[in-house]
Amino acid sequence: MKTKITELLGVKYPLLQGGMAWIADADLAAAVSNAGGVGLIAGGNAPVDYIRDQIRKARTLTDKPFGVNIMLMSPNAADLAQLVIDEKIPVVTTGAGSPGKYVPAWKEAGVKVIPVIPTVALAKRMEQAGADAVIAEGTESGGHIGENTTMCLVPQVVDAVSIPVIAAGGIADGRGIIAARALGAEGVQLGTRFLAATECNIHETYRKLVIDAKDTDSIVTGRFTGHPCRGIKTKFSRSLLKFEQNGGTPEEFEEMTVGALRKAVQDGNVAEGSFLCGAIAGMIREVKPCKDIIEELFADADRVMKEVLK
Ligand code: TUI
Repeated sequence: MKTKITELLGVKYPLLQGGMAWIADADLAAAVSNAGGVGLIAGGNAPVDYIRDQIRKARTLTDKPFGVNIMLMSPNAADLAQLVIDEKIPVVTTGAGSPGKYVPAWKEAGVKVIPVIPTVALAKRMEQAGADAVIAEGTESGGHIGENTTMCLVPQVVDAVSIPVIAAGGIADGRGIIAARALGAEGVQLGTRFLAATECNIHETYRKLVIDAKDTDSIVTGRFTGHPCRGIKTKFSRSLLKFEQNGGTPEEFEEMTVGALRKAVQDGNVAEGSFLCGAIAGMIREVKPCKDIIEELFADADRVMKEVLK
């Protein structure tokens, strides 16, 4: 499948791996890139030295291009923005804010800039700022989300900007890829599907929650903080929702969720962890290597396309 994204990034498949904080490390990013997609190391809230080590490790695992995702709410965002320049990273994706102030330096350094955007307005701002493409991320996604759905957001963004649009949120098989292409997207970003990749270093409890999830098993908490997050329904996430519905304060909520990503990813702590995942988790049943996931995705997409044109 050749698109403006395979051309822009020089890769076989128009597929980016989501920048999942605490999860997307060198092992996952290199495996996705080796399979012909674009792997991303997630900056999250991690210290700069850790991300530098991950970048250097990924270089020992792949000779293909991989990127870094910068979570703009991180106190380390500015230092990571410089790190990607120093390390000559070819592509950056951003989330949870506007990367406008970093774009000129990245462009100057030849870094391809692909912000995640939850609205048409932000997509237009990013195009004006010089972004090479945008990722239109629907509310079906895991983690920090906007309000609009992939189905509604992607075509509206496609109509509003001239740069290529990558669709994200609710895509986990060939049907999703073809649907995204039909909406005008030049590529897709998948996160949740890679939680069930052999190379994804999450606690077995996390992986089992994803594999066992059904269609109704994701939940959005934290709307009242201004940073809603989608994850797997557990006793803990349900209690967070009850807390906000029953008049708890955003400050107390933040306190209850401090360290919750780490507790999920590293400890598999169901009582206090936030197991972020997208609403498509119910479709994911098998753990397999990234190479198999990606090859099957695009073989399936070819099959679906032929079916649609019948
Ligand atoms: O960023 C994500 N997903 C994430 S970040 C994350 S860590 C975190 N945990 C708790 C609270 C906040 C972050 C876990 N998952 N996806 C990309 C994304 N970006 N979704 C929504 C946005 C976004 C929101 C507002 C992008 C830009 C934006 O701009 C506001 C403005 O105008 O500055």
